Amino acid sequence: MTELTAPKSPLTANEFADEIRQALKYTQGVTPEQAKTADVYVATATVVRRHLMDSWMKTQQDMINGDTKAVGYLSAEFLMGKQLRNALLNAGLTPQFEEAVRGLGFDPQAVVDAEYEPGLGNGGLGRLAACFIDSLASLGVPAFGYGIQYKYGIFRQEFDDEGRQIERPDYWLSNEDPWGHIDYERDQRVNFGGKVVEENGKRVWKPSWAVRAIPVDYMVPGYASGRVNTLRLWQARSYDEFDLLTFNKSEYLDAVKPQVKAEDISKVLYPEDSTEVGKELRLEQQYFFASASIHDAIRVFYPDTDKPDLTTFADKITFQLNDTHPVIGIPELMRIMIDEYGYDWDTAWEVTHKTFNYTCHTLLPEALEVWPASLIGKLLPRHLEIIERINKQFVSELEAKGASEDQIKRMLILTDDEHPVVRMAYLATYAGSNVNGVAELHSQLLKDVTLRDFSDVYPAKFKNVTNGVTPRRFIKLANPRLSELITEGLGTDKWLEDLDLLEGLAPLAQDDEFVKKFAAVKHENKVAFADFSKQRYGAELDANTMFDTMIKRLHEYKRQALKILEIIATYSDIKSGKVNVQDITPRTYIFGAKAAPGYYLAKMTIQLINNVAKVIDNDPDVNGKIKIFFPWNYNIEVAQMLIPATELDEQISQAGKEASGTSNMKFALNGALTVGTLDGANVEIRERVGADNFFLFGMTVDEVEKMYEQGYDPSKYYEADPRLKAAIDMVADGTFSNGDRNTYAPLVSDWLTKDWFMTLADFSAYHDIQADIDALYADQLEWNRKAILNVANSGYFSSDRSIKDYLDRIWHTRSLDK
Ligand code: OX2
Repeated sequence: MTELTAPKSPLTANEFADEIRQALKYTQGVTPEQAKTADVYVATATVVRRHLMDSWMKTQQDMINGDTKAVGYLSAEFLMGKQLRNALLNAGLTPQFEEAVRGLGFDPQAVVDAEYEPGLGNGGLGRLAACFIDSLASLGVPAFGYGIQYKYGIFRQEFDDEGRQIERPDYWLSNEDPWGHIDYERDQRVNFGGKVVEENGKRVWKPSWAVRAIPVDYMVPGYASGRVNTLRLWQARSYDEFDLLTFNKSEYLDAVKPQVKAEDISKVLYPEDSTEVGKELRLEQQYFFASASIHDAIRVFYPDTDKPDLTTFADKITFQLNDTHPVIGIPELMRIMIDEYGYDWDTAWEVTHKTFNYTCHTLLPEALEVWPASLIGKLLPRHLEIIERINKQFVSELEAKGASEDQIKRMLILTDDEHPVVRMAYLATYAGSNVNGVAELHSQLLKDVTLRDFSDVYPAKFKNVTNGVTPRRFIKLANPRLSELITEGLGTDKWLEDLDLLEGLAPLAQDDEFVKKFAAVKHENKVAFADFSKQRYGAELDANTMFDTMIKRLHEYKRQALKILEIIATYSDIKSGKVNVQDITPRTYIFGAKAAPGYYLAKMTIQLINNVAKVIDNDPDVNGKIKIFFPWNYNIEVAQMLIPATELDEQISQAGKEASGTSNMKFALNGALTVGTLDGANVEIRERVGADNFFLFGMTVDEVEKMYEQGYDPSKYYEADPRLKAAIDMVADGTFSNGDRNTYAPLVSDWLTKDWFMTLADFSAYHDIQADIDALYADQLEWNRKAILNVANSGYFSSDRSIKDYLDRIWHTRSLDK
């Protein structure tokens, strides 16, 4: 390939166009006349990447040569979204891009749309990691995101004629990926299996197979910081060439088996969100990226030596464990220091302890990963030994602290029963320096409930860092109209770097002219979303109805069931004539949700929502007053269109179950009002935007707990609330299944007999608050005043603030430039 000269900066539109032409010629091999839109996208990405190159290299040099500790964010998921617009924004090249591409005869938006969205995450946890690396770069903090470059991301969701979810493979890498740079020279060997033997008084691991980890580097440009960090995603490749002997016997499939097995490791993202599957391949994935990343950090920070002084490792980098997925990295660093570099146990422990911190993202017991010791022993026998020793040391420490036998048993990292397991959250909590929850309430519940014994013994380890979202992607890119209005209202665009400045909008909530402009922006966003929905999904949405949205993974605790039952109850009121259809506030109920492929009730809920949508659409009695729209394959692209268009945001999980939520923050920042429970970050959002500007309903954590204790009987609520009864009866009697009473029988039976997340108990409160919502909506000026106050008071939920909290409370490091 012909090397192009280093780009000058800042770039004019003409120069940008020239460079695109060159990239078209020298990388794509086409003239602008021959080029397809996708070619122009690839060429543009190539140009943008080259423009970031100097800053990227300088950031790395400054990081290695200076004394600013870096952050290694270890995460099995990075849900990045499309890259082009974000890179252009952060590099300050958007206007030049628009002009250049138009000059070449292409539509800039079509070029942006040509990018295929990588889906390397499930939901909030993966998107949080993406927001965090954006903020780290924007704040100038040297950082690596470390993860896996899955060949197949989260499945592509379709709906069949019966409204059921179908999962299709997401082979995103079958498209060109101009952002990822494969670096074959900086690969790492990751070993598995075999046994541990004694040699000269030392334990020596003799692995039986190995995988080659090859880094694929993505640039992470900061917004207006001049800094570019690295997202390093590992790809698994085989070391073994064809086994020629086997091949000659023409047993082809046997010959390629080792390759296939090795490459399986980075093949597919596990599609479970907030629930774990104890699969061998998953543990292989976890060890694969944890091991490669730690070795990589040693390579980066101790260049040109095979005798690094690892006693300084914790001054070079701090590893944040994004949930338990990378926790196997703890025994791995111990092993590397002891076995590969000859340190003693205590030194290795001290460094490991200082290097790692752990973020817990859940309260659901089933989401706290636990691995059978037998499986760890089979895949990673040396690590099992190290974990055993950590556990011993831990028990001695607890005994010295006077912990009771019972308490020690409850806290064991490695359990002592017939089938011992390793509790990864406990390992991380004990071994790491800090453990944090992701919202105030969540962090409190971690201390009081989930990790209570640990917080009793190690209270100082427990911290809170409330989540945040990047305002660059989720306001500026997603909502250009609102961004312009904010800048107009504040007289500056500095809010993109300091989101607290949004407070300056609060007085404007009393300025009717501004409120009208704000309302106009929301309306235009609704029209734009309706157009998008028409084009992409063939849906007919009425932008003059309230856009009422619930987007999140489909999970019982999130309670999509509550929403659909309320909609059905309204439908039932129309059918029975209890309400006059003319009196109904027209609403478009929008859902976005994927269900884990093996999650039976979640998938059935999707089917129900789709079929309620159909019945309502086809019923003339409804007269178009209510409508359900469920776009399939909800992803970041759809989120960026939908959130700015939403007026009412549904955050209706059972109190004490949603660790934080992050769409709640995106909605508030984009001027939606929330209807929600006191759960996760809802609590803090409500505190900040004001109780008057938030629709609160439902049981509190304490009330939920009490009800569990008393014994919860959902059928009582069914009998007591005629609207609820009517809604459930409609599901049971086949109204949404062509008269078939069996279709939803499992769902109905679960509601009436189990209802673990108390959907039925919260139904009446949820129903009652709808009248308040409708009443306020009838007064558009008031509604929009409150929406503005949501925007003005949500600056706290910038991921820049979250990262600053991590810097102060946990990482104790700083920007390269301050
Ligand atoms: C999610 C949590 O469910 C959600 O509440 C939170 O906002 C998000 O993480 C980011 O912190 N898997 N996904 C999550 O937790 C786990 C485990």
